Amino acid sequence: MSEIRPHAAHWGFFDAVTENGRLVAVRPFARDPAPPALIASTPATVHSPARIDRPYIRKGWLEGRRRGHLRGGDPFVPVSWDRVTRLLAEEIARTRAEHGDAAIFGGSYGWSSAGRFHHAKSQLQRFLGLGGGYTTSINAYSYATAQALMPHILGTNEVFLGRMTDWAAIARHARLMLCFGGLAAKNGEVTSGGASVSYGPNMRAAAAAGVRMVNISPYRGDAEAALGAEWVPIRPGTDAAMMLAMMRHIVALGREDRAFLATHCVGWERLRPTLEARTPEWAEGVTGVPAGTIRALAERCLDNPTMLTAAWSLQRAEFGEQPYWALVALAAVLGSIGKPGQGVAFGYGSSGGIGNPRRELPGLSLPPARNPVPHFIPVGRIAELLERPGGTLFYNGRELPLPDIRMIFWAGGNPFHHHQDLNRLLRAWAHPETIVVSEPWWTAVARHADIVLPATTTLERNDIAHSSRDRFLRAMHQAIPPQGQARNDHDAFADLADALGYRERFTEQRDEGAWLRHLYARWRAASAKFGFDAPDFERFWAEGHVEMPPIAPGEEHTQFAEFRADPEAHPLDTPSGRVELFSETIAAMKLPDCPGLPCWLPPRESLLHAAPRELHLLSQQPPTRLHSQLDPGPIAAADKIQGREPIRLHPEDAAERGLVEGQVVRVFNARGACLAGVRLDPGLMRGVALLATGAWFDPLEPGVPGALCVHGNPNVLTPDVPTSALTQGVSAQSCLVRVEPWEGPLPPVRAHVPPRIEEIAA
Ligand SMILES: Nc1nc2c(c(=O)[nH]1)N[C@H]1C(S)=C(S)[C@@H](COP(=O)(O)OP(=O)(O)OC[C@H]3O[C@@H](n4cnc5c(=O)[nH]c(N)nc54)[C@H](O)[C@@H]3O)O[C@H]1N2
Ligand SMILES: Nc1nc2c(c(=O)[nH]1)N[C@H]1C(S)=C(S)[C@@H](COP(=O)(O)OP(=O)(O)OC[C@H]3O[C@@H](n4cnc5c(=O)[nH]c(N)nc54)[C@H](O)[C@@H]3O)O[C@H]1N2
Ligand SMILES: [Mo]
Repeated sequence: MSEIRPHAAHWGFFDAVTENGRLVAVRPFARDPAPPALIASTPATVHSPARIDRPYIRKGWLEGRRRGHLRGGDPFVPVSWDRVTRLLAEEIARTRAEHGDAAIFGGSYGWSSAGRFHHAKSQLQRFLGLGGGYTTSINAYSYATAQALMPHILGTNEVFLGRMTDWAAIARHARLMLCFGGLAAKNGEVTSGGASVSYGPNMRAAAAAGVRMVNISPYRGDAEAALGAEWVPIRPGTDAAMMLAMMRHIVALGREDRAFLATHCVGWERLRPTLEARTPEWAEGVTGVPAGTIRALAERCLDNPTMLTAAWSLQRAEFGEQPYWALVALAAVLGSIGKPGQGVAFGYGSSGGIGNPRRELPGLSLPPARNPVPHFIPVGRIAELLERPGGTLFYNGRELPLPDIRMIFWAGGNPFHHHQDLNRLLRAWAHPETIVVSEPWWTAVARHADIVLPATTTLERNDIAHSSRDRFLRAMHQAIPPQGQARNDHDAFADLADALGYRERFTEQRDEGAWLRHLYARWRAASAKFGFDAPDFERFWAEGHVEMPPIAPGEEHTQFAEFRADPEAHPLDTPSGRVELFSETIAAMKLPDCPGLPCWLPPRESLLHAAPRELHLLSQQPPTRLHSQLDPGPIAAADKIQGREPIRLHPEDAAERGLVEGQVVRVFNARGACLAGVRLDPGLMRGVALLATGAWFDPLEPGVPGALCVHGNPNVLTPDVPTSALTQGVSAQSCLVRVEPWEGPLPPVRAHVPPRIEEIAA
């Protein structure tokens, strides 16, 4: 007898079909016009052999090999929940007493899963906050650079993740859309908090309404065929040069919007002279885009209502501030900011829901606890934090102290997936005494922990999915019992809080059901203030979703419209109240890697000065997964080549190296090496290789820095360098590699089965 229950994941809403306590299938949410394919990978992943069946402790940790010990190579020993809870409570208390609360790192970056109550990182930070606090991290890997930069330039982060100019306005008013980094359809399959509506239909509707899309990217595949986009190949990391040259050409034609630059911007008189040298011919040498194309695109922007956008990936590169700042400057020169459906915004092709027309309604989330510890790092500086205890780090005008971290707690994120230069991370990871990881699966971060807590997946608990970009709030009904001895993070932390004497403050005396009712009631009351009368909890739970009030046909939103109409009455939240083409604040920091104006800075790793056999490696978001999640599922498996992640190569680049389709290769540079399977793709610019993130890190010799990853995780290759000292963002896309045939026998992929486990007498 099968049963069907409503559920949700970051990769889509679905109905869970169960038989005898197992998830056997998923069905798309009936209201989803374009259900994401990825939902089909859920059942095999939930029941994967890679699930963690019970708590474990690293044998070496029990034997005292702690601080200074390289993790990842030791076997694990099974323990009971009672024992692990007691041991862990003692260890937390000892760390706090001996080294202070800041010695615990609880930044725990990661996407966790869709439910908002059981959101692992929120649960962990609530537990650590109420217990005395922890050193944390700020900003997201996704757009850390933009998060620190945009407040200086436009006074808001809404321009890449908030209520930006929507697709309805673009479709109606724009006729041209320049998309640096494209509008990759695969990225829309995923929304943090759960997705019922991707952006695919909206961008297709805009194209159908006559908006000409131009995909300016090293990869033709960044725009799906249905968009009919033109493709302008560009060298990775050089977009700022092209944008500066477009401005230069507009000025040469005398067609810059002088009125807008004078009334709505500051710093034009400083930026303009720097453009003199940035001719289209100069930019052709940098970008590989013909000068004629650069001129023609600039002229088309002048002659058509134009929307400018760039993917978030452009700022995950060395000097990633520059293309974002330069694109804002280009929109200012065109005078298009705040014109209906025009101007500039970032990420229309970066995540589901971006640019979807939406209602302003409150969010639903677990109330955070205050963190008494003031210390934080920008999210990408984790290795540095561990390497330089007692040091300081410059960030956005401040010197941040780097505490001496003795204990790390990670729940709902995977630094051995997301961080760059994993071999550097592996060495830095030896610094703490104790590393605790809560995970449903034996992912790389669990394998590199001392204490492993087996967590339930969303299917094993009740929750509510919600994203501010979505039309639906979704009930997530528990569909199967907890697998093995897995427990909800909330319950594990409640027991730890109990052992440490603060269970009541952590749980507020609510169980799961009471918490869901409580969070829903708060959300419902807040929504009422926005004029939305949501149904009561019982009805919501029975129906499986709440539909937000629809957007009226013809309704549209253009960001900065009020500022455009009256900059005095509606100033931006910048020091000048205007668009800052020159920033006094940034200039005063005197940073060689981010001066006070948008400019061209040549990245350390770039095709501009690559050695003859080097390729530029881009590590894009995977079409077959969410990050490292769903890697054990059938969709990711079907895409692999002899079990290795595919690396896309231009056929001529492959031929030059004697490589053919389907062959396994070694991809390497001075930082590390991995195996991958060759997939030929003429839609790549020459010299560029594409290896998606997310194949589970699988070192041939676990715990040994530099060991070959046999599976194809690009982060053994990528550099762990900041985009600049201003923002300390991550530079994953600035990476040169070499590729050669793999001649040896193929080592097995062991990432999806448990690590070495030793039963020892208790
Ligand atoms: N080279 C390169 N690297 C990149 C990027 C890139 O473009 N190139 N992109 C970066 C970006 S934008 C991002 S956002 C990051 C993503 O990095 P992460 O967010 O760290 O990646 P995920 O694989 O989503 O990790 C979430 C983890 O949480 C676990 N999890 C899920 N549900 C639960 C739960 O209920 N409880 C517990 N305890 N755990 C749970 C999952 O099993 C998974 O291991 O990667 C970054 N890394
Ligand atoms: N299916 C799926 N969707 C996802 C995710 C996932 O894991 N799976 N992750 C989600 C997350 S957390 C995030 S942050 C977003 C990220 O969204 P993005 O950052 O937009 O995604 P990417 O795939 O990394 O990059 C998009 C494209 O940018 C191009 N590109 C890279 N460097 C350059 C450059 O220097 N210049 C130009 N012009 N183009 C360049 C690459 O060809 C790449 O395919 O995706 C989200 N969507
Ligand atoms: Mo991200």
